[in-house]
Amino acid sequence: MEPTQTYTLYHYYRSSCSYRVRIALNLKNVPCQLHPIDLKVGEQHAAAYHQINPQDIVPALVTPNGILTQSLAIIEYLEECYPTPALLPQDSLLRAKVRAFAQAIACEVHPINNLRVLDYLRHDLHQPEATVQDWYQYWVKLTFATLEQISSNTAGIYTFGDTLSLADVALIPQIYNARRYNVDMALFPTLSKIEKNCLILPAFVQAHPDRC
Ligand SMILES: N[C@@H](CCC(=O)N[C@@H](CS)C(=O)NCC(=O)O)C(=O)O
Repeated sequence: MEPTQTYTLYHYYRSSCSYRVRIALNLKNVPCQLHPIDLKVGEQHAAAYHQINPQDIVPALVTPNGILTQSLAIIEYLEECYPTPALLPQDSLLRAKVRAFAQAIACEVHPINNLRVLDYLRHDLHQPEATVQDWYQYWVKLTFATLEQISSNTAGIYTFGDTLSLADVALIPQIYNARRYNVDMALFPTLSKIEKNCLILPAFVQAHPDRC
């Protein structure tokens, strides 16, 4: 285990990828300074931030040993350095299922609903806001329907039983985003129940966009 050091997380309060990392840092009780990058004014493209993350996206975690990018990679790094509480189960099969759940969000829903994708629809393809909203809702609902089906078989208090995992860390920020885009979460009762259970936990409360 690495000694506990002060980290700096370059983030945006409403960015679901940043929100995932904030939750993981809080759950693992890792002290971290937050440095805002305002995506709405394009600060992710500023030269100073480009040096930190040449991909021009948040989050980026500055560690004493170097800079890390990609939220799932950052969280797995934290998991290795600060194993308790574990976000990945000991059991290999269950661990793969937890990762698959998180990746359905991080690798499938999120990339096609990211700000730059929506802005491309808006500004380059000249699509009206209603079409952008349709796009967002269509892809979220498609994956949430699958995640609802999976979690209706696996959930206890959280997505996989009664132990928090990477699945919850990925899910809650995506639900936050879905609500912003008026996705009807009543369609997904199990996901909504998990959300309710997570949102009372201090690690999730402190990581919430309203608090950042
Ligand atoms: N796969 C990356 C995605 C990061 C990402 O796309 N972040 C969004 C915010 S959630 C962003 O910075 N978007 C800026 C933009 O689209 O210009 C991760 O998981 O960290």
